Amino acid sequence: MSFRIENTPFVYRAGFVVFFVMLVSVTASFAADITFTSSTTVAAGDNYGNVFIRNDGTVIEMSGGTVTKDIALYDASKLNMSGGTIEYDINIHNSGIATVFSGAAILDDVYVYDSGTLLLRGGAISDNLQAYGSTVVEIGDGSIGGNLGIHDSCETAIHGGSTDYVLWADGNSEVFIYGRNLAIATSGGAYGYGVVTGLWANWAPFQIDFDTSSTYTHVDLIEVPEPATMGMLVLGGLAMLRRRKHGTSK
Ligand SMILES: [Ca+2]
Ligand SMILES: [Ca+2]
Repeated sequence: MSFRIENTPFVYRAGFVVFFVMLVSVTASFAADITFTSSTTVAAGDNYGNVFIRNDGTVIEMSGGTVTKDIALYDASKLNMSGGTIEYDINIHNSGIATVFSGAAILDDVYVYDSGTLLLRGGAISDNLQAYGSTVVEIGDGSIGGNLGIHDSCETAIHGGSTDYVLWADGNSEVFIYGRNLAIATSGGAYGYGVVTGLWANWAPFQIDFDTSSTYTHVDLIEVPEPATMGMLVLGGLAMLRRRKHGTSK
């Protein structure tokens, strides 16, 4: 046997050093839960576990950093997320409002409950966006990788963004889709349950596939006016204002 007893102390010492380095790195990456009850910022270098946002008027501006679990909003609090990563979910309760901008990454889901609001202006939700209760969802840009589920009395407006998601709408929900050359089919599409096709206001083509046979009954199409029509409307409005002003300035 080539093993020699006088080597073991060194082996033990090396083992202890490896263990100690591992312990330090585990401690360094440990992220504690936090509750915010007044406005503040979350920025690059910040690292939290679960984040709870409470109290009316609390505004959290998140421009960077990492949340290794969920962010939950309560009361009439707000989250403005323009950067950083949430490794699990955003849960919006009560009258909370979360606005997600370009640069933000939510690696799992967003859930909107009660009278909550989710404004997706950019950024990426990797999995599902699910809205319940009397909630408001607005999608102007950004992406959703999984399902867009609109339930109960949720009102949703979609006027942009990448449409890799599949739309599921049920309950008393309504989904307003704003665009140009809009067309709805009650069959066909990727799942056979129908599809909306058209162009966004910026002329980018899109297709939204339905996930259930009754989703189309919750969908309303709203044509965005042409720029020329918009101009006429503005001119018409100005003329009307001028008439009204003259009429009342006697
Ligand atoms: Ca998920
Ligand atoms: Ca989740």
